[in-house]
Amino acid sequence: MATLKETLARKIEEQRPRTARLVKEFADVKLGEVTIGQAIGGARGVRCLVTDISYLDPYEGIRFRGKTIPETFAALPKVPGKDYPYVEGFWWFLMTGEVPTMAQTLEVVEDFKARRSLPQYVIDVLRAMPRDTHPMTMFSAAILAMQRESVFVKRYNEGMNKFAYWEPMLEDVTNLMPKLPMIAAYIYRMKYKADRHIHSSADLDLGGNFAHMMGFAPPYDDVARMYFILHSDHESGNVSAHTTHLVASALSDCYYSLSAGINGLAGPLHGLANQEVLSWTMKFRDKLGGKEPTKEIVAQALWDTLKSGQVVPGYGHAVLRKTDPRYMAQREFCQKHLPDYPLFKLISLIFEVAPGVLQEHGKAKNPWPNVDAQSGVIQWYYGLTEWDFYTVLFGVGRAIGVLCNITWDRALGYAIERPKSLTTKMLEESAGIKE
Ligand code: CMX
Repeated sequence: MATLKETLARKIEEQRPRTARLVKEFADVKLGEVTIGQAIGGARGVRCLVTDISYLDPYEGIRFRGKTIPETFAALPKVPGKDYPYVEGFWWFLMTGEVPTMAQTLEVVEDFKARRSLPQYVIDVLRAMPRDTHPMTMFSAAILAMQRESVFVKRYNEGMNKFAYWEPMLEDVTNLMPKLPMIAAYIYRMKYKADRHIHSSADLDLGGNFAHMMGFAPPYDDVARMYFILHSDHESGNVSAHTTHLVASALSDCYYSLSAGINGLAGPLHGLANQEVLSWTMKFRDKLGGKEPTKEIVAQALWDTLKSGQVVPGYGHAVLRKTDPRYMAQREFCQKHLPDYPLFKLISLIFEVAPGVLQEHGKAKNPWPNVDAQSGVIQWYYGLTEWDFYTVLFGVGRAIGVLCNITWDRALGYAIERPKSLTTKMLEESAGIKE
C-alpha cells in the first residue's frame, strides 16, 4: 500500500514537467489585462494565482480536486456508523488529488493521533493571555509559538536542494494539522467552560476527538467533520489562503504562514462574518421581544443595517454569483436534523428576504448568502453558543486547504510573490487625466 508521502511524491513528479513547460515555453501568454478598477479594488478578478487543489466557479461554487461538495462527501471513506467522511481521508484527497482507500485513510488517522499532543509551552502561552483575548488571537498565537518546531527551518539551515523543500514542508504541515483541533478545544474549554478540560480519546478520529474534547455529544462529531471539510479551501485568492501562500512564498515555514492566514480570516469581511451573522440575528431576535418575525419586519431590520452604512453579514461574495453551495450543504443538514428549530426558521426567513433587499439596495454584486450565513445556527443548536469562537472552527477547517496548498507551492517551486505597485499619478496618466 502506497503511503501518503509516496503517493504525493508520484503526483509531484507527474506535475512538475507541466509547470516547467508552461514557464519555459508559454510564459508570455496573456491571461487578461489589469484595469485601474482592479488595481484600486483589491485585485478583484485578476487571474494571477495557480492552484490545483480547488476551483471556484462563480455560478457552480467550489469543487475540491474536481469534485463538488456532494461528490466529495460521497466519494470519501466514512467513519463507521456516521454520515460524514473522515477529515483525514479528505486531507489525503486534497493533498494528492486521489481518493484514498479506507486503509490509506486509517493510516492518516493513526499518524495524526501520534502527532496531535500539544507541547506544554503552547498551553503556557495560551494561559498567559488575558482571558478576554479574542479566541482567534489565541489561536494564531498558539500556532506561531510552535514555529520553533519547524523541520523545514532546520533542514534549510543545514543546506538543502530546493527540489526537496516539499518533504520537510510535508513533515511540518503533518505535525501542525492534528494539533489545531486540540488548540481550538483547549481555548474553548479554558475561556468558556471554567477551565475544565477533557482528555483526548485514543479511539477517535480528528472530528470525533474534537467533539469529545469540546464536550459535545454525537452527532456533533459529524458536524465537526462536515464543518471542517466545507470550510477547507476556496481556491487561493481569498484573504486567508492568499495570505498563507504569500507568507510561505518567502520560504517562511508553515507556522509563520498559517498564523498570518488565520489573522486574515479574523476580519469581519472574511471568516469573522460567521460570528457577525449570529450577533446580528440575536440582536434582531431580542428586539422582537417574543413577537413572531414577518418578512416585513426582517426587511426593515436589513434596511436599518444598510442605511446605517453597515454590510449585511453572511451575504455577498467576491467571486460567487449565486447561493454558496457551502450554505446549501449546511441548510440541508439543518433540514434533516433541526427542521423546526426556531433559529433555523429565522435564518431561513432572512434567506427569503435578504436577497431581494440587497438587489433593491443595488450595490452588492451578489445578493445571495455565503457560507457564514448558516453555520452559526448549527453550532448554536448543539450548544456552542459562544459565537466569538465560531471563526476558530472556520480556521481549523481552512488550515486543511492552505497547508496542502503551501506544500504544493514548495513542490512546484512557486516564486516569491512580488506584484508591482504604481502611483496614483501614474494611474491618472494611464487614464489620460491631464491635471
Ligand atoms: N451588505 C451590504 N453591502 C454589501 C454587501 C452586503 N452583504 N456585499 C457587498 N456590499 C457592497 C460592498 O460593500 C460594496 O460597497 P461600496 O461600493 O460602497 O464599497 C458594493 O456592495 C460592491 O461590493 P461587491 O463587489 O459586491 O463585493 P466585494 O467583492 O467588494 O466584497 C464581500 C465581498 C464578501 C466582502 C462583501 O459581499 C461583504 O462585505 N459581505 C458581508 C460580509 C460577509 O458576509 N463576508 C463573508 C464572505 C465569505 C467569507 O470570506 O467568509
